Order: sequence, then C-alpha cells, then structure tokens
Amino acid sequence: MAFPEGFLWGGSVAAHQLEGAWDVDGRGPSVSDVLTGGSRERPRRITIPLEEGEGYPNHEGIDFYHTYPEDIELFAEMGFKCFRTSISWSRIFPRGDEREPNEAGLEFYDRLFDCLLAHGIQPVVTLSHFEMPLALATDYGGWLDRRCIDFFVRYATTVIERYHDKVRYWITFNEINNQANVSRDLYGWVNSGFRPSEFENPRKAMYQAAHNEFVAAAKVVSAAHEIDPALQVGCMIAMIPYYPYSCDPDDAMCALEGMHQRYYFSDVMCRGYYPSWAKAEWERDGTKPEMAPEDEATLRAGVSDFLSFSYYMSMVEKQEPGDLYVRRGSGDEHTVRNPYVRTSDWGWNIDPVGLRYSLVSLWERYQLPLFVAENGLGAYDELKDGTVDDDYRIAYLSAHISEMEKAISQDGVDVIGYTPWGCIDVVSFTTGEIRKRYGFIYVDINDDGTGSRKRFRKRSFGWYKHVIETNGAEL
Ligand code: BGP
Repeated sequence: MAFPEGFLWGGSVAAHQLEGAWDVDGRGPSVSDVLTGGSRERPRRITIPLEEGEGYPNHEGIDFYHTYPEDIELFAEMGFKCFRTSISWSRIFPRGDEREPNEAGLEFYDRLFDCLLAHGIQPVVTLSHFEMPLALATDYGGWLDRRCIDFFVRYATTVIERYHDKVRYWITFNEINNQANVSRDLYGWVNSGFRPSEFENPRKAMYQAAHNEFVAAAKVVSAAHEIDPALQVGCMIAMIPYYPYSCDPDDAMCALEGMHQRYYFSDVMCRGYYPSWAKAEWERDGTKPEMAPEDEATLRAGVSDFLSFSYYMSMVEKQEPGDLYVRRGSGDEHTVRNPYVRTSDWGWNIDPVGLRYSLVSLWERYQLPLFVAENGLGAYDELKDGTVDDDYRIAYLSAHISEMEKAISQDGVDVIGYTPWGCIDVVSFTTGEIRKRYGFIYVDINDDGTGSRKRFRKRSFGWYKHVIETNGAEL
C-alpha cells in the first residue's frame, strides 16, 4: 500500500447535521432548519413557518456544539490527521445580509479549531454545506439574486481572515452539482435557496443560481490567496460515475452526456470557463444564465486549487428510445439497475472500483490534486454490549481504500486526503434520519428523540485507527 507521507486521513461531517444549537448564541435559521424529518418512503418537506408537532432533526443534531471536546478526543484516539466540517453561515451572519458578523458565532469556531489543533488535527472547512441563511432564501430568492455574491464573499473573507492561521484547506460549496436534479425541490433549496418547482423553466433558474455561485466561489479563491498565499481553496461535487449499460453506442453516448450533469460544475470551477456543450444546451433550451461583463475574467482568475468530491456509488445509464441523451428532470431519467453490484440498506449501489474510476476520470480531466471528502456506508447499526459489530462498514471502507490506493500507486493520481462521511453518527441529509448511521462512533439518539446521547466505539473505530497508524498499509 503506497499512501504518500502526510496523507490526510480523517473524517467528515457538516455543521447542520451534527452541531444542533440551531438558535443559540445569535445563530439565525438556515435553509436546513426548515426541513422536516423523513425516511426513504416519506420525503423531507420544506416548511415555512415551522409546523407544530413536526420533527426538525437538524435543530439538535447530536449537540456537537456542546459535546465537541469529548468527540474530538475520540477522533484523536483514532489518530485523525484532519477533520472536515463546515462553518454554519448563519452563525456568523444570522440573516446573511448584515454588514457585521456575530462575534459569538466566530468565538465558537475559534474554540472548535483550537481544540482540533490541540489534538494535532487539521480542520478542513466547508464554507457552505446546505446552510444558507434562511433570510437570503425568503427575502432574496436565494442564489438567484446576484447580491448573494457579495453576501457570500463578505462571509467567506470574514472567516478566512479570522481563521487563516488555523485552517489551510477550505472548500467553497458542498456538492454544488446536486441542484442539477431539478425534479426535487430539496436539492435546489439546500444548494441555492430556491424551489425549482416554482419555475416555468427550472433548469434556467438552476443555471442562474449556479452561475452566481461560480462567480462567488472564484472571488473567494482570489481573495483567500490575497489574505494568505499558503491557503488551498477547493471546490466540491457529488461524484456518481455513469457506466453505459451495454456496448450499444447509444448507451455509451447516453452515459457520457449524463456525466455533463456533474462536469458542468467542476469544469467551470476547475478550468475557469464554461464548456462548449453547455453553450449548445443553453441555445437549445433557452437556459443561458445572465452574466456581468466582468464575470468571465473573474472565473478565470479564481480557479480552484483542488477538487474534492463525495463518492458513495456509481450508476448505470441505458438509452431508451425517444429523447436522445437530453436530460431535463432528475438527470437520472436513463438510470437502470446494475446487475453486477449489491446495494446498501437505502438502495445505494456498493461499487469500490467506482472510486478508482472516479479518481482516474477526474485526475485525467483536471490534473488538479483530489480530495475524497466523503465516502461511507449508511446502514442500520445495532448497539449491543456497548459496541456495534459493523464488519459490513469495515468491508465497504477497506475495499474503497484499496481502490483509492491503486489510483495512487498504479494510475499516478495525486490524492491529498480521505475523510469518510459521518465519522460520528449524524442526521442524514436526504432522509433526515439518524438511524442511517455512517460513523465509527455510535451516538445513542433515536429518530423518536429517545436515547442517552452517549457515544460508543463501533468495531470500525479500532479498525480505522489501525489503518491510519499504518498509513493505509494494513486494511
Ligand atoms: C452528501 C452530503 C452529506 C451527507 C451524505 C450522505 O450528499 O454532502 O451532507 O449527508 O451525502 O447522504 P445521506 O446523509 O442522505 O445518507
């Protein structure tokens, strides 16, 4: 196993999925605070105002806002080199449009980052992980309003100036490409603070919000380099490779065109300009976003320093007769089952080779350092005698780490870090469930609110500790 010296082994979470304290110390509500709980069968709902008697799991999370010292002790026991989390934007600017930040919010992240550094753990910070201040969504229409560029740049430069000597790696927007799926309001809402279903041409609205985000991200990359040339600012996509269902050339083209739903975002943020096929699509569908004259130069000047991505699964594309390759709704209109892989308890394909496939594909496309910012298995875990025998999670992660190692040693890919998602159990994003557990650490909270809130080491805790100790040599 050949992981480079200094490889950033760690874990990944997001403020809104674990901090809780949603209305403490001046924090304002975010777009994720109005999402009800849900399940695979019962989709989460966006409710403004909040509904009496409804459950909002992100309000408590796992109360990390107060338990972080003990939780970080556990991360240090595993030997984490880094820990990816997000700053909750509405802790710093409660409405998002204020001119001055909320000092109590800034002081929390001073304490959190100092605690991580005291344990030898580098913070890796996502600036916006589905946590836009709710007021920017309700009063401005979210990222459809160009003024959000300045609001975001003010927020980002405030925290980068405050923490640049504690945080070297920054990520602008989490899974910025999720909103390409315009068939569900959830994605447009958490990515950009708008509901696609309210628009005649939802893809046009989505491309407009995305453009404003691209400009904001580019401005932040440039500003960060001014503040501290040592900083590395990356972008982040959800990477789900599409495999063609067969050697039928139409299946091959269908899969290749399908990948445009992801590359539309990473191309702009990693290259600094829009791909030509995007312009052809804008012409065909009337979806060209409005741009300011200076935007082109801004995008070129603010190219990301690295590309991070989440990898959970691959998908399979089969071209059905009719709308050749064109995607309008979910982007998964042509997706079919993969008969060669198993699925998780939530129906996600389990495909470790797909991680190597993703690493090689992204490396060869951008030649930028890559960071696997999320990977993991959401599963039903059973707490018994103070632990969880999660051999299934060890099998999933060791297979994925093994494929990542091949990408490094056999394909020459420059991978800088690996932070399995939900390194401690957190509230699921898509379903709002805590029972969809990913962690090395079990948190005794149930979806009905019961539980001791105690933490327990799963079997994978000791396994991952050894992986880090041997720098990936022994899985
Ligand atoms: C990604 C998000 C994370 C996390 C992960 C797991 O989309 O970046 O926030 O939630 O998915 O998904 P889920 O929590 O729905 O199982």
